Amino acid sequence: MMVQRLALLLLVAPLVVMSMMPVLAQQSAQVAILKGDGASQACVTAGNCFDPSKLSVSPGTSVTWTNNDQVSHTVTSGNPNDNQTGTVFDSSLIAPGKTFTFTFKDAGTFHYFCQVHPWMAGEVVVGAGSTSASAPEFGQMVPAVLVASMGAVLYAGRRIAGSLR
Ligand SMILES: [Cu+2]
Repeated sequence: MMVQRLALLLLVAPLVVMSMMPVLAQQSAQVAILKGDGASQACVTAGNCFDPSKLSVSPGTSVTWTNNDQVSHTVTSGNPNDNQTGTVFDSSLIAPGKTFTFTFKDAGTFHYFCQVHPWMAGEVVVGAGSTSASAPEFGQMVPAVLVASMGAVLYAGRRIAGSLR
């Protein structure tokens, strides 16, 4: 019976690790909307209407915007005067103290702005090898885990076959 328990453990352990992969691989980054951003265009000169105004992340990163201002804002993809407004993401109004999160799956440069205060503009650059987000990359481990679990299945099968002899 020891052999069967060992076989079960060898079968289950890699599957448990694999099921956790998406959680482990999840990366996140933060952007702040600062107090006063909506009151004047001073943040344009300061370059921090969205802070940071330019964020570089890896594909799959969830970016969360937090509204620290006293008025509502939006985080809307595109530029104020193009016809791409909100085609990738649009938070609608984010009330003071609230957040909006969008996960960037595809590589590319994503401009965005606030529809209420169009001077507020920001940019998220999604590309392989970006380092702004600090979580480790587990994606490369997936093939190794697949091989390991296949090996475990083969090993367990042999042990079970052996114990039946
Ligand atoms: Cu705004």
